[in-house]
Amino acid sequence: MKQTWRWFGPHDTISTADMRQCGVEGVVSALHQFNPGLVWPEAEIRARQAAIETMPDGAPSGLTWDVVESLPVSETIKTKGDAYAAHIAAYCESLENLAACGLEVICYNFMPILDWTRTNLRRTMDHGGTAMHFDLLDFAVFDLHILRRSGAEADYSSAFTQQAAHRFAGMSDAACETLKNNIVAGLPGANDNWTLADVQAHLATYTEIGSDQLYANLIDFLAEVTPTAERLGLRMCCHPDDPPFSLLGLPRIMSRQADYARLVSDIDVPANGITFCTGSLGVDPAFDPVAFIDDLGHRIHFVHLRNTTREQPVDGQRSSFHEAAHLEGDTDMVATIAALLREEAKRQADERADHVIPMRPDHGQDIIDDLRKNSMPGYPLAGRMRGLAELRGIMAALTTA
Ligand code: DNO
Repeated sequence: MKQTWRWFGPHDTISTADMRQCGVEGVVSALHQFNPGLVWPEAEIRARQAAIETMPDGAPSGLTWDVVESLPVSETIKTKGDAYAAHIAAYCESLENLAACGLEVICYNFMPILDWTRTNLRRTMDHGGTAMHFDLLDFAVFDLHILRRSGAEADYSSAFTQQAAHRFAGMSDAACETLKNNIVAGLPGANDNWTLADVQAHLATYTEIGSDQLYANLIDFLAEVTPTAERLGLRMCCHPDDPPFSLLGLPRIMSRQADYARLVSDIDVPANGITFCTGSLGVDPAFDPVAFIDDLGHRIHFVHLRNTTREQPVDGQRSSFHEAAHLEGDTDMVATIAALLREEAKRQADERADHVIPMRPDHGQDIIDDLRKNSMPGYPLAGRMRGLAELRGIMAALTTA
């Protein structure tokens, strides 16, 4: 696998020189300055490529922009809102521009309103560093008492609703404000940054959209854009829901292996592929990474390796979890990487041009120097470097074994 690293652009506190020292081989990036629905101009794409290819002192970095994460799908597309046709046209134009610059792998997601969601961005761990955390009870506090979504009670058991009321009663205004911001303000790389009022307004656009309708909208979107992607030789890859269950009563449709099996068979072309994120999928206790790769590996275009540990409190099928160190959570990373390497070998035997799959160490705990810096949530230097070092060690051991 090609060892890539997410870079947020020239404003990222981590430089191309830093990436080189971490052993990074390629870069994952996006033009976050353009809101979903806007065209990414070719000149801006080339400017980002140039920034990736150059060290701070002007020397070549040896790095290339390998994966676009993400070319965001707008809420208008997800809900088939008024400007649908214009947003589809803009998406296709961005694909044309990316292809003109030589980009091939395009990640996106189809999560309604909220992209990846955590309730606490820095929970102190036993080792003294911090990890991101999703506490289902805190999420219920937000939903029931801060957002005050109508009908929210129906989404929790009555015992859980009572526990949420109790927890809310003990929370300060500052704690409520932090919780609200953690959930709505948008974590790094999220499609959108909302206010509470925005979330309320967008919720109204989903009153008629259940899982079946949202899936139909995803298929309509892909039916519009995959012909362009195919013609351009692009590999689009859908990122799973994070966490892999419904939030705010909204449908979430890309949470498990069966969802991907349906997606790749409904539009059965190589341009319609998968971002295999072990961190998102792994929160589901039924997730079997090896079975997933064995069945659907041929359509995996991009890999996020990350680990999570499920924990209490739980309510029904939904659980809390924290982001574990890469080799310490519920997902067996050695078995996962072994299966991915088998998939690469199969592709090589089949002479597939895309036999090297880009992977990135997804997220990292804040450790050592990260704790003294204002690191981006989930994207610190030392924690991710530890993750990459551990993952590349597994790859090296399995490759030479
Ligand atoms: C979080 C990421 C997400 C992801 C998008 C993909 O760290 O995995 O922001 O990039 O959901 O579209």
